[in-house]
Amino acid sequence: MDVIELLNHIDGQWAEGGGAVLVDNNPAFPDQVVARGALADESQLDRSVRAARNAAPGWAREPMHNRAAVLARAADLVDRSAEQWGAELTREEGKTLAEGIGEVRRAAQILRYYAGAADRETGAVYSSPRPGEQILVTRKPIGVVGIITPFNFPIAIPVWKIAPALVYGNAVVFKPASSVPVLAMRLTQALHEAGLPPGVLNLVLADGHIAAALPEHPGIDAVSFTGSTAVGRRMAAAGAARGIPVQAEMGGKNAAVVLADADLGWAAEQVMLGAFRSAGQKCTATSRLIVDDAVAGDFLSELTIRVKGLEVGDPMLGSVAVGPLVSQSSRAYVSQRVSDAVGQGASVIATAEDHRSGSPDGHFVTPTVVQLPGATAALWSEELFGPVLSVLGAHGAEQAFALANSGDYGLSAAVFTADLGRALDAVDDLDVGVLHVNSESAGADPHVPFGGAKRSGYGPKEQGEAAREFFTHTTTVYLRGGRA
Ligand code: UN1
Repeated sequence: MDVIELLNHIDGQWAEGGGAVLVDNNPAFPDQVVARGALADESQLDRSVRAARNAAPGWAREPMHNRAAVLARAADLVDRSAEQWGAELTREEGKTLAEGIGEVRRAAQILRYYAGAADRETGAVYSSPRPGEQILVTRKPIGVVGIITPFNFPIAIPVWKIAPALVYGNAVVFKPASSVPVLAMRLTQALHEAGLPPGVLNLVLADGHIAAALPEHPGIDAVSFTGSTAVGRRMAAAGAARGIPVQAEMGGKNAAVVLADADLGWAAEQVMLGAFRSAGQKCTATSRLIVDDAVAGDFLSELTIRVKGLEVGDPMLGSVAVGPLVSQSSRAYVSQRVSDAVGQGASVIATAEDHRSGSPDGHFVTPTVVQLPGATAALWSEELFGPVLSVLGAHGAEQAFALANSGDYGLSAAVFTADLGRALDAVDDLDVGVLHVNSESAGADPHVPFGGAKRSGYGPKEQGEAAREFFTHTTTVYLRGGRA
């Protein structure tokens, strides 16, 4: 297979990077090179920010319907390329081909949703206490936004930041995770083919060092980040020091709660999908399971049957359900944390078979379910970002919800019950940004807010109308006729 050439995109032009060599490998076959090129250097970052600053006023003046039309055309281009780009996504990131293609189609759906923003209300009108006056609340772009995205959704997360940024009239400097540059290039290509003017979106392939510099760059007006908690907090601090807004979507340690009256077969299927799809590398993945003691035996046997049946291996094969982790270091970290937990009293209660396809050196970790000795075990609170599900029992809903609420994170949760009263208690009691009742903890529709409670998220929510809170600021207009 041809090696794809990696390029940056600055001021409307593809540009070879002036920095270190970047090699994008296939995590299922680490000696296969998917793409190769060079990272941008600091002067190219500066040029990108300058290009965005120059392009921003013209783009902001375009009627919103014209900006939306670019997104709608890009959505068609993305959809038409879904099979090819989905396969590229799988080769560089490692999720299954069905998930790869599904993610590219999801990106098209998000572009379409934001293209629709031009047809929705864009502000508010209040009545005035004074005669002959109205009070309007209008929305304006913030300017030049730095967008920093993680490896695990190489096109969906970039789109759900870039689409609202653009439709609301901002210019963008986009720094994707350096392990997934190909899909970042595809998205950039689609938006320019759809008619985006030069400089409005600039793609900078770079390492974490340049990402960290973005909130400090004098030409950047706001930063939207998804990634680790440690980096997100540094971004927020750096933004605060300059007085610019930062939105950070960070860690999760999401619980599934299975109550005694749940449909156990359905719940087991959903918990399995939530924990192990994308090899557990979603910030919304289920990594903790709390099961009512009354049904724990039956539920865990249902779950074990499903976990044993998962085929791990080359994610391009239709039969494979779980591909590799993104890197050798994630594989080593996740495996190490599981053996540490076992050394401290945890027991492995179910695993899938070891991988049958893909290279022996591929970054595979077998899906694993671990019973913990108690809620103080490190695995109960530490985010692993891998296919590991930690289990504790509970007596009844109240104790189960308290266990689910333990820890700093509050991104998503799933609760399984057939009792409406219990489901409503979960809505009141679970401290999360996203709650699934009788469905797995991952998944996020484009038209509704997404983001975490507690320490999982910082700043306004993403997606849906909520995205407008971050990508615009308001001007309150006291509008009175010119006559006394
Ligand atoms: C999903 O659950 O489909 O980084 C999306 C992440 C999240 C996105 C999850 N920001 O995994």
